[in-house]
Amino acid sequence: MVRKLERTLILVKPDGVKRRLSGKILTRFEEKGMKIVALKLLKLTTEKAELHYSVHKEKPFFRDLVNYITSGPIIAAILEGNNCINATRNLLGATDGSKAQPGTIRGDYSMGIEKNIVHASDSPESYQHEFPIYFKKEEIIEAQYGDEPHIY
Ligand code: FUP
Repeated sequence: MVRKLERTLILVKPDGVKRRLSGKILTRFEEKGMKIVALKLLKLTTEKAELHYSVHKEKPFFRDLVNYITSGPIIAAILEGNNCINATRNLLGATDGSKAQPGTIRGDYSMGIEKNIVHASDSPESYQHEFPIYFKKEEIIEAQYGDEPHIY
């Protein structure tokens, strides 16, 4: 059986935490079968937000995006699972919540493009860029949970 065990970084953005949706959002990933291997609540500094979104630094929305993501506490997590990056992006839905399909996280909980509730790395390269902004290597827990037949 071919499997592609991957990790991805997800954020519950300030609107998600403020609306008390953090638990529900983490549940969506857990129920799908992804394993949480790192987790924290934090408030991003401007410097770290600019680094996270550096790919967008020439875009007109960059400053608003940095102001928004630093505006309140966020939840950061690293998820692990088979084909996890693609699977997570599919669960998120389209970037603009008003256009995202019902059943996706953004489709169910967001009506905006900026306040779109959740972030997830869009490629292995993005994950490599993003995860050190939030976690030290020793904060990632390698332990197995036990049987995980639903993942494979
Ligand atoms: P996504 O990968 O779905 O999070 O979307 P992008 O990487 O294209 O955009 C990163 C963030 O920029 C999004 F979460 C929302 C924000 N954004 C805007 O605020 N305005 C835009 O026109 C496009 C993106």
